[in-house]
Amino acid sequence: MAAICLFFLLLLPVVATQSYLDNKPKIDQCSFTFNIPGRELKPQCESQELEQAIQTLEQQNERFKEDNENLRLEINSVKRSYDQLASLLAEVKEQTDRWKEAISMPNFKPLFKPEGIDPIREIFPDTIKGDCQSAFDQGMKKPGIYTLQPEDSQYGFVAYCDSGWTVLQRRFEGKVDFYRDYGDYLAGFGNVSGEYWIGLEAMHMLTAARPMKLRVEAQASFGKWYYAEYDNFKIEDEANHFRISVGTLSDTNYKDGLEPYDGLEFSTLDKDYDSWYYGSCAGLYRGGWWFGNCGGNINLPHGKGPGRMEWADVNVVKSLMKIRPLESTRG
Ligand SMILES: [Ca+2]
Repeated sequence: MAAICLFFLLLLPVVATQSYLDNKPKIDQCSFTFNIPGRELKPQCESQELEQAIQTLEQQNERFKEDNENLRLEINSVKRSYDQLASLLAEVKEQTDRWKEAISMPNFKPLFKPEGIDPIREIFPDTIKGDCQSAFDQGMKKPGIYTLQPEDSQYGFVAYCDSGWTVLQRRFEGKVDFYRDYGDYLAGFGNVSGEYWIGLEAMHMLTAARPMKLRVEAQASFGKWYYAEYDNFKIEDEANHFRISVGTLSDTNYKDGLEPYDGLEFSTLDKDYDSWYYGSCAGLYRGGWWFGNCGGNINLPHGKGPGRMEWADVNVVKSLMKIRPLESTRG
């Protein structure tokens, strides 16, 4: 409708100007009838009335030109606004798609799959001073994504919280590639509501803030679940290459899968701190880990068969590393 009105508004000065030109008086002949909107003139030759009529028409023509120019400017301005809105809309759509992907929950074992996810909390998480246990103690008991900032930590980071546990590593379908460089292992990568690595810096800050219990769970490719728990699990800082101190094995239904790595530094494809003289374990095994003289672990490529994810000496297809304060697990 607005477009139709604009069209007629634009057309008006053109029609009026054309009408004037068609009826333009021939002053030397001195015999004509002259129509301007609203009245009919039969002027005398060189009469004042004719001069005035022409002057009026010329003024009208100027005004039409002016109106026309203003309309043109307005149309341009409307067009610019439209373009801005269209680009804003595209941005919003892209953001929405990212959110949708971030909050889509994987088809997970009951052990992993939390009930009652709150999408709003996932999209606009409040920063918790401390870890997932802190959130839990403050009454935020719904499993989901939280922003944590442990004591002495300069930055916050996102983590998946489940009943006081802070998830450090989680894999179950192999969509997230764990063959990554140092920058990724340092800062964390993946999808916090799905498969992810929380980041070495976050691991250090979380375990430096208070004594932690680590629980590792892993499912063998043939279906059986294994677990192991460690008291006083700790990761040192970057200056010490995020050296791992696995602590004391307190419970397991199989073997101590971390024992071979206790006290080792973290290596990635581009940072070799392993003890293998001839090359890089992270490069050869395709995953970042606390490598010594190489060896299988839960950060290797996903899938069945040799050279894939391993816990103890078993080929596994799902894994979870999570921590919670030691004091919360007692009494
Ligand atoms: Ca090496």
